Amino acid sequence: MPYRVLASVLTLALLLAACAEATSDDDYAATHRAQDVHLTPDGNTMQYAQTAFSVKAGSTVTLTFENTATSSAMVHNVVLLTTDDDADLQRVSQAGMQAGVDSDYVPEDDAIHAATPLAQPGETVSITFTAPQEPGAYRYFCTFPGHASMMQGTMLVEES
Ligand SMILES: [Cu+2]
Repeated sequence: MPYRVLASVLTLALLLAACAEATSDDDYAATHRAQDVHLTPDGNTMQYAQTAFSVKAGSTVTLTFENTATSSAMVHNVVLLTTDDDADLQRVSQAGMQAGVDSDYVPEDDAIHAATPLAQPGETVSITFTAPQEPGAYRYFCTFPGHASMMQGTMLVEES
């Protein structure tokens, strides 16, 4: 008889442990939940309609860029930097032009956190990346030649 009681206590303990674990998994999922960001250009201008968006630090972000432009000249991408630094933006912009259209005007550079391919007018492109761990402001911009100085925005990373 004592064995049976002990077994019941052990079973209960295991069940409680399992519940506790499930709860902490839920907390983890809530903190690291996927976030969707949707960007478009502002008509046929060299600007994003959304010049800022917020994500949680370390979260999984799916960024969709829908090129709603109708002018054939309005080809765009979205390049996210690891900084909010003008010097990094200038360097990546210049290197992007060198990299050329075959590289979607995206160069190899340590200051690039993530980048979409080029989106032709009417085309939608999407990327998934992990948001920076460090809260703060991060620049995104378009590396299509001539667009960088105008076509920019800020990704705000918030404490998760
Ligand atoms: Cu552009």
